[in-house]
Amino acid sequence: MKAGEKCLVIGSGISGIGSVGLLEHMGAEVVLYDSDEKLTAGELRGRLPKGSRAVCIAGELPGQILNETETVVLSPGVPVDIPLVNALRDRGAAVIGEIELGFLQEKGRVAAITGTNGKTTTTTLVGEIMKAHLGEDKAFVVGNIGNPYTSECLKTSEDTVTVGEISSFQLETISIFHPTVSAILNVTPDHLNRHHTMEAYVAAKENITVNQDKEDICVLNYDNAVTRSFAERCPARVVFFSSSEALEEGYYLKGDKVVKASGGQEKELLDIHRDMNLVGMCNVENVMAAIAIARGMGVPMETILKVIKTFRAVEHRIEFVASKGGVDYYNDSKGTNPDAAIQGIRAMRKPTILIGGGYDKGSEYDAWIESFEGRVKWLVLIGQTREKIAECARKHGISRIRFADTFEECLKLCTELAESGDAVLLSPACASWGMFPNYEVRGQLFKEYVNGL
Ligand code: UMA
Repeated sequence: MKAGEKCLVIGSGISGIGSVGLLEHMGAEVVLYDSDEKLTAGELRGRLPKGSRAVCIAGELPGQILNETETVVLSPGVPVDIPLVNALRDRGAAVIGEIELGFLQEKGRVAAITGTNGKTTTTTLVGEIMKAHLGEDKAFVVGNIGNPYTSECLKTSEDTVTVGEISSFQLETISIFHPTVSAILNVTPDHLNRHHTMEAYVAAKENITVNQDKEDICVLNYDNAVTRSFAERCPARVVFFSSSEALEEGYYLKGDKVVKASGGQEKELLDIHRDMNLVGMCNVENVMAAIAIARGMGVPMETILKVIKTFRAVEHRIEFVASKGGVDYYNDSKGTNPDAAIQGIRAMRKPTILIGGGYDKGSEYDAWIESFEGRVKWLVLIGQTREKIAECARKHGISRIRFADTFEECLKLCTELAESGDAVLLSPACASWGMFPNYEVRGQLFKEYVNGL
């Protein structure tokens, strides 16, 4: 990027703000734009650090900026095929994503993790392992996890490692992004309103390996049909993990033990009950993936296992909040799609009042509802998708369904319905958008309510 290059950043969320800071550091002339008409230029300016010279525009983008822009940086939430982005592309502007911009300044090695579910737990765990191995100031955890890459990339050096949680949105706009180790944890239908087809969603996920070669590693889930078949086309060296089948090479679950199979030999690494604090089979898979990624990054097995033994659940992911009046409350706000929510309900051992519903991503709910297997005592539904979910639940013979108009009403209803010995689980199978800015706020409000009981 040349000095004085005219750059347009679309989106004034955390990625947009990080991008403006980095572009200005690189000497670009920056316009920060947000299409939300409810925002003002003053509000955008207020989000920027003091001293930023970026021009701020909200609402409609003037034609002059459209014509002058040389490089556009898209925030992950901005679809790549909207008329504005197409118009910029047609006028010859280079369109990149925030992750790509961060990578332009990367000086160390990168481990990048994607997948429909398990990304946050695996990324956090790998980040902890890298910090234990290299030191706190030599490992950075960035990306979809809530910490923009552009805010951290200038801290990197030859001996640092960046661990990135990379969403399909972010993978649509990479071009030279090149992780040393990548991982695709699983791929099941999600975000189909953005990607339109499952093929496009899968292609976005596979893009994480696009610049890798046989010197690099890609960690794949042997149990997931999409990731297993990708191994045949994957440009990197594949390392598999499996929670259901014995592998000749890779990491797999043998009874209660995670073992490493290599060159005809097997080594027992850990006992999933004795050595892990995380619950659920999804977390066994996340742990196996984390081991494979960290080994791929050169961390000694001893360090990896030491960190796993003390690692606790990530916030908002099947997180135990408190027990009130004999009722256990669990926050799984990160259950933002049916597949993630299946893991949430499967982890429950008591009759459960389940909170579901939210923003409509075009998901199907049959598999989620089938996974209830008698555990759900009441299904309390909120948000845009509540009718669609209720209809699907009735089709599967579930009649104990209640609706709530607000989150507060929903929480009060759950407390009324729950009896001592029950569990209340927030695991909505839908994104939070429409009722909340993000799933973190949804989970936080749930926890505040429970702790206030
Ligand atoms: N906007 C426009 N034009 C558009 C669309 C959006 O101007 O066409 C504006 C909005 O008005 C808003 C801003 O863009 O002001 C929001 O940008 P954003 O949605 O990209 O949000 P950020 O705050 O930058 O956060 C993004 C990720 N958000 C999304 O992908 C939707 C965060 O992931 C991520 O943590 C952050 O970058 C740092 O990398 C969140 C997420 O929900 C957690 N991710 C999805 C998921 O996990 O399912 C993919």
